Amino acid sequence: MEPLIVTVAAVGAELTREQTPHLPLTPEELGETAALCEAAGAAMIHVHCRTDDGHNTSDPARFGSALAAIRSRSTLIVQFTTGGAIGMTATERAAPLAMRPDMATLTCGTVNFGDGVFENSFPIMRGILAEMRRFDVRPELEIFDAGHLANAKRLVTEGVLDFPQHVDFVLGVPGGLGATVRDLVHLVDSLPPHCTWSVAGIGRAQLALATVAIAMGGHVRVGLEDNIYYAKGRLARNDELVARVARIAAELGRPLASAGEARTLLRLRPRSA
Ligand code: KMH
Ligand code: ZN
Repeated sequence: MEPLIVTVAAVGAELTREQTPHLPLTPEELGETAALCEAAGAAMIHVHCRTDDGHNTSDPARFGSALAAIRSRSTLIVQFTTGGAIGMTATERAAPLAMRPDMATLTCGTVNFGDGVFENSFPIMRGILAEMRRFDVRPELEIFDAGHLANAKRLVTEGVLDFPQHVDFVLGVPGGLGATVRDLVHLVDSLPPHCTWSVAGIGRAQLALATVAIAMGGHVRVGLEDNIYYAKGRLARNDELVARVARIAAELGRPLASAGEARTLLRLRPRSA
């Protein structure tokens, strides 16, 4: 089987230090997390940025500092969010792309997100894709709901996206598709040829869906953005969540992809700086 790409979604937009003390908020903390997670087996880091006091920010300078800090401490593939936080404008969400990370997320449709709405209309998606082309950033397609793959196919028909792509199934968000094996299998069966895929299970589902994906030949995303617990009542560190899926992969006979191998699997250019 193909080597396993482990992505760590280290901080997200919604969590606070009151919920977990392990959130990396500053660029330096993201760099430290990147180093620990690469040592534990990760090949990619999904990045949101916060101000020093924990508020979400789309400031390109802050993302640039995070990129530099991560690159100085690791060889991880750096993937920025363009989802940002509920309430950010599309322009704000796309602003960090100017820092030219390796990849960035593109959520492929609107979805309820708890009590909020995570808005990704076709104009928003086209706008983010245009900025990705402008700054030569590769998308990772985020699929939160069953219709999102059909939306991605529509963007291909329009000529603003092409396949194959790397696709991440985010399952178990309150308001999105459930975190079940049946839902995952349906989505994988619906993928266009030659796409690579990973799964990000939310909350308790993170471990079970990661294990299923490893066995199926897919890739995995773990990390505090999606799940803050190692076990019931026991908060996790990002590197512990990476290390656990690395151990499971070893038991299942699945080698881990280094960041360099992951670049090849994802058809990314070799790291430049
Ligand atoms: N914070 C969520 C509203 C992404 O990073 O691309 C969106 C999100 C998705 O986290
Ligand atoms: Zn995110």
